[in-house]
Amino acid sequence: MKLLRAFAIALSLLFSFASFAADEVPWAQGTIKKIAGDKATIAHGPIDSVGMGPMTMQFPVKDTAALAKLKAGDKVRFQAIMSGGDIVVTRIEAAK
Ligand SMILES: [Cu+2]
Repeated sequence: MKLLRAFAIALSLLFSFASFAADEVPWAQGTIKKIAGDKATIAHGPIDSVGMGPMTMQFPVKDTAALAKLKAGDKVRFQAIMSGGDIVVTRIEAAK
């Protein structure tokens, strides 16, 4: 019985890792303060993907087409990753 439970735990762990790997980068929340070229200043909440707490800062944004649809004051959700020593926003969209 103990063995069965250990197996069940191992299996559920395996599935949670698998779903995390298959899942996207977690979304962070924020409000756009300013957009200049391909950079957005965002007052953001915690960003779990890079271990950052809430603050206002400027990000380079890779998805410039998505950024073009947004303006200062918009509430957004976004995905950020570490890339070459910078924290880069890879996806961004209006918060629902
Ligand atoms: Cu920050």
